[in-house]
Amino acid sequence: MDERKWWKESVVYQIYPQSFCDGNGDGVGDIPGIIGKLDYLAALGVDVLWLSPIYPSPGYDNGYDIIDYEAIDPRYGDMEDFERLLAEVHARGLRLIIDLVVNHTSSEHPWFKAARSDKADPKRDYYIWREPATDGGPPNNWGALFGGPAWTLDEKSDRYYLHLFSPRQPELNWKNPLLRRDIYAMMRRWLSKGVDGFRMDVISLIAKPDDFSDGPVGRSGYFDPRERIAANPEVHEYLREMRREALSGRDLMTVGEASASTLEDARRLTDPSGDELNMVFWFEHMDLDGGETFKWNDRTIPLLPLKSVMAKWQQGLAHSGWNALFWNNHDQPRMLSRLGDEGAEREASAKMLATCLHMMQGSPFIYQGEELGMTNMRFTSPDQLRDNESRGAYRRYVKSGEISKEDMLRYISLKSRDNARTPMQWNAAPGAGFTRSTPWMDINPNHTEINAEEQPAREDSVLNFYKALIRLRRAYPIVVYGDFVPYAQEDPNVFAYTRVLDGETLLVCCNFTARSLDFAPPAGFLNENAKLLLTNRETSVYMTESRLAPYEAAVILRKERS
Ligand code: TEU
Repeated sequence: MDERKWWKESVVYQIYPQSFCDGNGDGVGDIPGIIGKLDYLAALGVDVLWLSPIYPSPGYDNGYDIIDYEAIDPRYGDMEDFERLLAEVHARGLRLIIDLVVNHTSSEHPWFKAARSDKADPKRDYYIWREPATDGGPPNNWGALFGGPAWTLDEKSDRYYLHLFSPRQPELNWKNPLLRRDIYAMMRRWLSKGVDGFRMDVISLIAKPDDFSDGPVGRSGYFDPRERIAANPEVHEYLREMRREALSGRDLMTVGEASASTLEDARRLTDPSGDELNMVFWFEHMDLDGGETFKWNDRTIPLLPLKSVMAKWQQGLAHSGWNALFWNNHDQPRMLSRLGDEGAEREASAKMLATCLHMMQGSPFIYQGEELGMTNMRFTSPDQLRDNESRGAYRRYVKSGEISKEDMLRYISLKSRDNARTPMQWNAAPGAGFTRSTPWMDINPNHTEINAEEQPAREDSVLNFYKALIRLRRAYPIVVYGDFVPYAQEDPNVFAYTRVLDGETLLVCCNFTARSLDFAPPAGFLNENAKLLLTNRETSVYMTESRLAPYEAAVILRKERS
């Protein structure tokens, strides 16, 4: 068995502060609102809370554009509120990790303002500047993720600065040791307040390679440099330095967002002997429904490629790294709407998806509302959009005529990040128990049906099923530490695998279709040594008839005959 670690045994719950709970009635979620819901989270049984950014920000990218790393945005409260939150979290035996966004700052960060003010300013080199190309245009053909070139001209100094996301998010220059020193000092100050670790935003992209040459242009008209950047080995040096300078001597959780990283990169990032990160988020599964116009299409995630991608990362990080397991986060449409059923089988499919993920090896992350079976939103007008990525894409594609207005709204309802960001559905009242005034973005009308108020007392609710999954993880070490072995990899309808530990085998079968299916288990699973630990169906005939009901998930434990 791999070395036991609390963070391997943990389930993490992600809170997106502006959409979680509005304590002061201004329509935006806040820290007092979160504190008021800690008992709900403790009852769910999660171990760790991850708080998306709560720092002062112009809010262009909902807080992922920071102007002060060491203060609290007044929209969310103040430092006293934060300290109270931390104390209340700890009082319930939970841990809190915070978002560390150090690949870029806001263009309104004092560092960037100083850097722009004068070429000789000491903060100038905290960012990445290049001369214009000979025609005066950007220095290379790199594109920004939120559209347009990855360079913006600073007219005053006649130099371009680099930004991989939007012009309002200039990239920090990690080659500068003074910048690194400032970041580590900032991290140490948060840790001395008592936070239990960090979720590190696009940490795979912090180390820019020396190669700033053009790359092959995609449909966007630009080269996407992220893979080239993620492959730069310097990132490992910086993370080891970060471990030494900021994190050592503490028992923390570190999870890196490994955007554009390969399996090899991720293995290096999470190898325990490398002293870098505990675990990483990777995105190969999330990108399986992409296409020529990036994610803006109506394709769904195909099951066979999903199975092979998951198996690749399960086996690829076994014994040498660790997976952060997720179907949802604040950047993704709801997985229930992508792969499950929003209709009659909504709850069954939500539970099936949860089972499929939570029984894999890694630390599962639950994104707010997932535990209730929250769905995507049906956006009917671009005015409802709050996400800059979706707004920009709508403008670009509709203006160029590449995608019609109707299609774009349909694609947005399927794929936009805003699907994850609609307010949390606490109850059926107007405002959904999220706010008593006008919410900062529209609430999904289905909160009258899908909400946290009615679920705790209803035995077969999605919420209670998540609790059962978490209890299973506590009761059976095989759920945490068992080896993952794919089963029936060629089956186009059922996602099945086993986990193996110390003479025990756990079989997980998930029917991804709305039909009943015959599905043969591996040998030895239909006798008295096998026990059905969990199913999402009131009555399961799987153990007697090898038949899975629509969207059924079954978890079966087989003990070796002694
Ligand atoms: O995301 C980085 C990232 O590469 C993606 O998740 C990306 O936002 C998504 O694929 C676009 O659809 C992180 C944050 O999670 C995201 O919210 C920020 O916008 C981004 O960094 C910039 O800070």
